[in-house]
Order: sequence, then C-alpha cells, then structure tokens
Amino acid sequence: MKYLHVSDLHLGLKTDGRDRLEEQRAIMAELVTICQTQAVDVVLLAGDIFQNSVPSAEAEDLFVTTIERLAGKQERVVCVIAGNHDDPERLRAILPLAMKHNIFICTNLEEVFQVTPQTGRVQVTDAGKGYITIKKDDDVAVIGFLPYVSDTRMHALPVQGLPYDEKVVAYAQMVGAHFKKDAFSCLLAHLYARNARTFGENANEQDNRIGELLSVDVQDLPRADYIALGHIHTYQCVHRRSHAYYSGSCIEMQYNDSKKGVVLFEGTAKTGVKNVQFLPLQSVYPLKTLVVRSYEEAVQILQNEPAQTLIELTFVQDKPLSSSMIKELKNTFQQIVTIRLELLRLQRENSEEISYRKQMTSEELFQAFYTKIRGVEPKPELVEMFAALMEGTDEAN
Ligand SMILES: [Mn+2]
Repeated sequence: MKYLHVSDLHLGLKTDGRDRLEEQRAIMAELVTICQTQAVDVVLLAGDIFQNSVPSAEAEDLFVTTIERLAGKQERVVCVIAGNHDDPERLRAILPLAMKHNIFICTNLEEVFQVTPQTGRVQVTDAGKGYITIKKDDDVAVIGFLPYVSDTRMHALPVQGLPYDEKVVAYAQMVGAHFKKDAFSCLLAHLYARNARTFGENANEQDNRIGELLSVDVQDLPRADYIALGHIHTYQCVHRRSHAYYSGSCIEMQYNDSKKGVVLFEGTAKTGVKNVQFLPLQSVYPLKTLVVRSYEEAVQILQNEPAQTLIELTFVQDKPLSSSMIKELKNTFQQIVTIRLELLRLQRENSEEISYRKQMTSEELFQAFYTKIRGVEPKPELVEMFAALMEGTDEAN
C-alpha cells in the first residue's frame, strides 16, 4: 500500500497576530490533491492538528472537511493521533462518526477502535485498543497509535511509577504487540525522539528545553516497518534502521524556517518499507526576516518580494520611524507582518556604558546605582558598609 505521513498541521496558527487560515486551507487542499494524484491508500496524521487546545470554529471546520475529503468514500484510511497542542477530549468528540468513514482518531491510550461495514478496496478488517488492521487485496498492514499523553494521564497499571520515557515505551510495546510477521507494521507517534535535530531554537516546542527528561529513545520502541513521528517541525530520519521519520510541520512556524512538506512511502510485509520520499508543499508561505537601513531601501527590497511571503522587517538606523511611515509601508506591502526598529544610537550608548562601567570599582558602581535610584548620593557609612559586605563575599568564595 501507499502511505502519506503528515504532521504538525497547527490549524488556527497566527504569526504575530496574522491569521494563517487562508494559507492553511490551500495546504489542506494540496494534501487532498497529493492523495489523489499519488493514489495514497493510508494517511497518517502524526499529531498537533490544532495550534490551540480550544481551536476556532473555522479551524475545526477545516480539519473535519479535510479528513472527510482525504478519506473519500472509503477510498482511503485516515489515522490521526493527538499531539501536545491538542485537547484530547475535544479532538476525540467526532470519533464515533469518523470511524464510519474509516477515520480513526486516537487521543488517549485506552481507545478501543471498532470496525464498521466496509465497501471500498482498502478495508479495515480488524481493530482494537490502539490499533487497526488494513487490507487491500493481499496486502495487510497493522497501524499502531501512540498519541501524545501527558505524564499524569498515563494510568495503566504496568506503567505506574515509571519515568515518563519508560511509560511511553511500555505503552508503545502494548500497541506493538499487535504487529504481525505477515503484515506491514507502522507505528504512529507524537513524541520527542532523543537526538532529533531541531531547527533554530524551535521556540514553539517548549519540551525541547527540558531535553532528555521527556525524550524517548527510538530504539526502545517496538520494531515496525515504519515509524511515523510528529512533534519536531523539521523533516528528518531519526533512525535509519527503524525507519523512524519526522515529516516536519506542514506550515512554516518561525522566521527563516526549514523547508516544509510531507513524506510518501510504500510498503508490504514482504518488501518492508520502500521509496521513502519527501514531498515539498507548494502552498506554504515562506516566513522571512529582512534587515534594512532606510525607508527607501525597505521600499526597494519589498517591491521584489512575492506577495505570499510573510516578512518581519527590521530597521537599523539612527532615528525613530514615524507612525505615518509605518502605516504607509504596511498598507503598500501586505507581506509585512511586523516591523521592528533597532536604534543605532542606543546600541552605541549601551556599549559605551558597558565599557565605562567595567572600569569602575564595586564601591563606585554602588554609589552610581544608589544615586540613580534615590536621587541623592549615599552616606559614606553606607558605602563603607557595602564595601565590608563585598569583602565578606570575596572571602566566602
Ligand atoms: Mn508541533
């Protein structure tokens, strides 16, 4: 069968207040087109469907219409898991109806899927807790679901008392117990794989800063023919032997972000996974930072920027910008999302101040600080007391 791995849709995302829904509608339409032209049988959505736990009606509408179009009239099976941005109960709400269209949404580790009557060529023949079995002619595949679940929500007895990563691995093993030798196996998971590469600071994924604590070693996950990961926004293969891939987000989330796309692959029980291919998305708007030194330079550069680029414009100059200039620029160039100003004079003053301060003794620094805050010079006794305290700390060290 042919599979499409997509992750981190972040529907309802705003960038510096700019709504991205129009762009996201185009991206979702492109996913449907890819499925049709590439004859995809199974779609894997690896979490972070929405940007917020309480998505707007428009964002929810876009999600529901997209998965309905992806599934077609039982043309394809759509598998969805919750990411850390999604509210589990909210995302799960449509599951009873969705399953009738061969759309399986897993938001908690206790979810038991059911099979409904099948009419299409791609059929769901078996389902249970955290897995489904798909059949197309002689080709059989088992999909295991491992949604993002916060530490406190992992209740099952065998995992109680374990550290976070071991709990995730224990759940993954329970799901992986359904993988069979004579079926292609695929694990769909939203997690932070240890040693995965993040792009820039990736400020949108707070977990990364906690690092090792919340990360999982991919080699501890059950053996599968393919591991479809979500959570990290940069496309990459994290572990070649396990065929563990992040497809990356399908929208640029930060300025100067990495190339966005989806992963297409094929596989059968006999051949294993083959033809893994990163497919760039055409409808994604680039997010770009521009630095200029004058209004004239800004106008000149912006004239050559494509209409769909989203720009953070920074002025580095000596004088502030007038509000009429800012208004004029924003009206003329819709690409501008935000305008920043870095005053050269302030930069110079700051660096002069710092080098001046470096030459002062701690008593002089204290005197200057006191005078600035209180408006009067400190009494000599106070300065002496401060000096004595400073000596004390020097001894202690
Ligand atoms: Mn994400």
